[in-house]
Amino acid sequence: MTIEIFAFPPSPRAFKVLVVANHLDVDYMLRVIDPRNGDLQSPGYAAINPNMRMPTLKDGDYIVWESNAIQHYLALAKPESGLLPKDERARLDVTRWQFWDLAHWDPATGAFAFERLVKPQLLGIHEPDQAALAKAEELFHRSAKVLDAQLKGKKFVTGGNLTIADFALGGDLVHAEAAEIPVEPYAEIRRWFASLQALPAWQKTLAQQII
Ligand SMILES: N[C@@H](CCC(=O)N[C@@H](CS)C(=O)NCC(=O)O)C(=O)O
Repeated sequence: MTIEIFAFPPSPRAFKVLVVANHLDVDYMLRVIDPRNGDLQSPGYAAINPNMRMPTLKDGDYIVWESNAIQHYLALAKPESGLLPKDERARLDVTRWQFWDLAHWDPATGAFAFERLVKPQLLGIHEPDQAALAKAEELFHRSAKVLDAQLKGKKFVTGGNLTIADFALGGDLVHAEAAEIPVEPYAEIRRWFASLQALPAWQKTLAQQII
């Protein structure tokens, strides 16, 4: 049975999932869910994801939503990849950074993408909310200091090996330049992010964003 991934590829949350699937060379079918056409609210989509948000993965009768959970599911399917370590504490560390992502990093980075990309490009609103950007700036720098310090002396977020934590956190930066996410002061984050961008799967996933 081919896995189906329902996603709007330009979204960072979609990117997080697609980049893992591409890195693992998973056989999947991309089902484009275009918010501009009301696809998220269609009864068929709401039946598989009651949040009416994307991405969603469907593997036969099994459905999973939440991008970081989908990453987890994909990594479990290919344990030999090491994207999810076998050792329990190492695995918990990966999960911890995925939780941290959802609690702190994703909301901060997502606010820049929402104000500077989603609003003008999808909603036709050309004036960003300056208060929202100021709040995003504060949240971002608080978290970026933590991530930058974590990356010192490490190739990847949890150590020497690439894991889904890197794809979770790195995926949020996919539009860093266009959304003017202020990564400039963080040399470790920039070094680590460049190494993700150099992955063939990263480039393949970027190419999927053109729809
Ligand atoms: N925590 C969820 C967030 C999902 C989410 O908010 N997706 C956005 C696209 S980036 C969406 O579908 N937004 C539609 C809406 O808010 O109505 C995840 O990581 O999957």
